[in-house]
Amino acid sequence: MASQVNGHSSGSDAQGGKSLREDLQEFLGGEALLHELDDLTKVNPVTLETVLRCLQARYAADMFYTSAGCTLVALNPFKPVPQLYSPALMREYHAAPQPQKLRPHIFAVGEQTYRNVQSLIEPVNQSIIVSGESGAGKTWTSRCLMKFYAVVAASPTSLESHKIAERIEQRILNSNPVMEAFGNACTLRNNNSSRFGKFIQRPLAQQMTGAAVQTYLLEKTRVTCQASSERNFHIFYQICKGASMDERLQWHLPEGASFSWLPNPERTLEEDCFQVTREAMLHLGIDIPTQNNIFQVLAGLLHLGNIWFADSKDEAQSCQLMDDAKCSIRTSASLLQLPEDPLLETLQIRTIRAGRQQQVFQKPCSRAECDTRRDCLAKLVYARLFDWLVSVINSSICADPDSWTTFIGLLDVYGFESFPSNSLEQLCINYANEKLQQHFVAHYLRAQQMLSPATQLPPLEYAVEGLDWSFVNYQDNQACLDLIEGSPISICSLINEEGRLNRPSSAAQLQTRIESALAGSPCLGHNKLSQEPSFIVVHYAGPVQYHTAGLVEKNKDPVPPELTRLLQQSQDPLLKVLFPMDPEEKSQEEPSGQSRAPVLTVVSKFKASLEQLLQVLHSTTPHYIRCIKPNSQGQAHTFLQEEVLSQLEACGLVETIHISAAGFPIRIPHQNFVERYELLRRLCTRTSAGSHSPSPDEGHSEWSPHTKGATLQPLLQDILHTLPALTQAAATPGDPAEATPVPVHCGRT
Ligand code: AOV
Ligand code: MG
Repeated sequence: MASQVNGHSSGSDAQGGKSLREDLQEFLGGEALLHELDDLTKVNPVTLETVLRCLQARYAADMFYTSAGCTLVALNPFKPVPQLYSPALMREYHAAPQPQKLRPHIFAVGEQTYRNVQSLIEPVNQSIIVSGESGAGKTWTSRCLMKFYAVVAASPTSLESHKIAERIEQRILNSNPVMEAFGNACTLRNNNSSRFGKFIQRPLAQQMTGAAVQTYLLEKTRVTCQASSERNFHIFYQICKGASMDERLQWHLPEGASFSWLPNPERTLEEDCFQVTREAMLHLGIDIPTQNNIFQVLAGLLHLGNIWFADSKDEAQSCQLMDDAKCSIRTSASLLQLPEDPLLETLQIRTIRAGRQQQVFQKPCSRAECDTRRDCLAKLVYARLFDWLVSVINSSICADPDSWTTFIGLLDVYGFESFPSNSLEQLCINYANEKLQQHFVAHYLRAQQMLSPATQLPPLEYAVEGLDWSFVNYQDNQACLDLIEGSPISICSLINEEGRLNRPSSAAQLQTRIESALAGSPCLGHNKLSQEPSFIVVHYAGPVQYHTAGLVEKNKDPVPPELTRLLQQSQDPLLKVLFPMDPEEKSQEEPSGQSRAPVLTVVSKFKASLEQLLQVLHSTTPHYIRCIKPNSQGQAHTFLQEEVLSQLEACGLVETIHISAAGFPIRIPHQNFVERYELLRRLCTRTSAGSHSPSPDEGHSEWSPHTKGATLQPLLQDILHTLPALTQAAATPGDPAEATPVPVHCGRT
């Protein structure tokens, strides 16, 4: 890959000749070699159409990665391309003197972060933010990056430490199949869709190794409710398909058994690989008895899902079990090692505390309430099991972020999604994607143009430095975020408030409240044809219609304390760990009319965790990988222009390219610049005597903090022209970009 070219608006070189882009086009032979253009800042002119054409040409030529300034565009091949991810290629990028000069690749990004974090002069935390819509390839990309780090990090000096490092790296890699088995599922958009967000931190400086995994909001409702044509988490299918005869007997999973929480079992997915999960768990230190215990509990949940109640004729009477559910409750109780009668009673009867003395009353539940309590029990167990697994993984992979000086963070969250029916889960997922897009806008599109957040005007910095700047307009998603999370009123605050009011709120009521309170937002829409109460949010990646039914309840996510108390009675060793006896523990109380400590809602907790994540990201130098899905059917060799175009538009790729081409890719505070390049200045002045470099007599005047960018630039050009000669760097012959100095801005910020 050629070095970053200077794309200042004039586009002409210092001698007033042909523009670099013209040169390049000539060099490339125009359209015929469009696929060779591996840096989109060199496309001429930069428009959606030309960028699209270039990406399409590259896709057809099996070139799936393309640079776009600060971003790497990754097209999903939807087919195996083993040579693109071989350990040999990883080592090639690792060993390259300038990996950025090799073909664009996620390994170049990985290597860059690795070198930056190891820098002895100025180590800075690094992050790789992988984004893109559902099915675009984020999880695949982050998996490959983890393999890359495993290869480059497992090479410390002494044999002993090498072995340890290798073992830890292997464990880190093994965390993937385990977390994907328990946290991924087949959706309409992706057969292996991540239903949780994941941020992995790796301390790769100074021969350290290890990792810490942080997860975000698992979509636990999937355990009990799956949209049509979708599936439950992979692990349930893995057990049912992969268990041995003995295990089937033990877990009451006869072949062909039908479970209502296990739709579409006939589909065979490669993700349903029980043995891979088991082996990975073993490597992570989860021994076979513990594994069996986990699967037994999961089988218990599947049987719980087959428990159905009949309507009660009398409100004072409990709903009775349907005939064929009697066997299921017995089996479930036995697998979860719970006493059968209390299990049934807890599902049928609600405990209410009321009055000053907090007297306890018992009230039979309606059939719908019994179902809700059954579902709640399963979600509670699964969510705790998932968190426990994450903590086991963390202790097995040496997670101790407090002892790390610097780290590389790798972010893979659930991608933007829009289904025929969207609820709180999609709202949270799309909200997370809005936050990441905002991080990109703030960090790159706004900061590169030095917009002051207060005035939204470019400060005089470029002018002060004597540099031209034509402002590139971009799409800011602040209005959408204001609509979702803004203060004082937003969709989140209204859903929270409805929950707090503790009144039966209808879906239509919530829709009306949202529409009237937030009518002024340009991002709020309404579907007049919708049969059900809903509202539309116009996200940066497209409009999504959210149905309001059940939103408030899902957001409150109440856990009746009786359920937790019941699980604390279990004799099962795993459930004992997940639900320890704690007399002090104050569970979430059911509504009793008494004042209670405020319970955090799902969106409040999610908002807080996102804010924490963004704080961490702000403390890093971010690198962006934009995954693009060439078609929504997951087909190889199929590039649908319309679909790609909307993704390019959504992420503001053209604006990114414009800014990257026009701006200075490297900005170094003046003092750091002086310290870092003083030696170069001396070399340069000695070697290029006679050119317009400063004379040694001039001492340090050119490095003075008062030097303007315009004065400094010729000096830098000299340095950079002279540098290849000094270092004997092998420049590719005939590459016109090589002749152009890398634009560096050593401003005084
Ligand atoms: P996602 O993480 O972005 O969606 P994945 O990483 O799971 O998407 O990718 C979806 C599917 O695309 C994978 O299961 C692979 O079959 C295929 N794929 C992706 N990248 C590659 C690649 N580089 N080479 C070959 N196949 C690939 V989601 O988690 O739903 O937002 O939530
Ligand atoms: Mg994913």
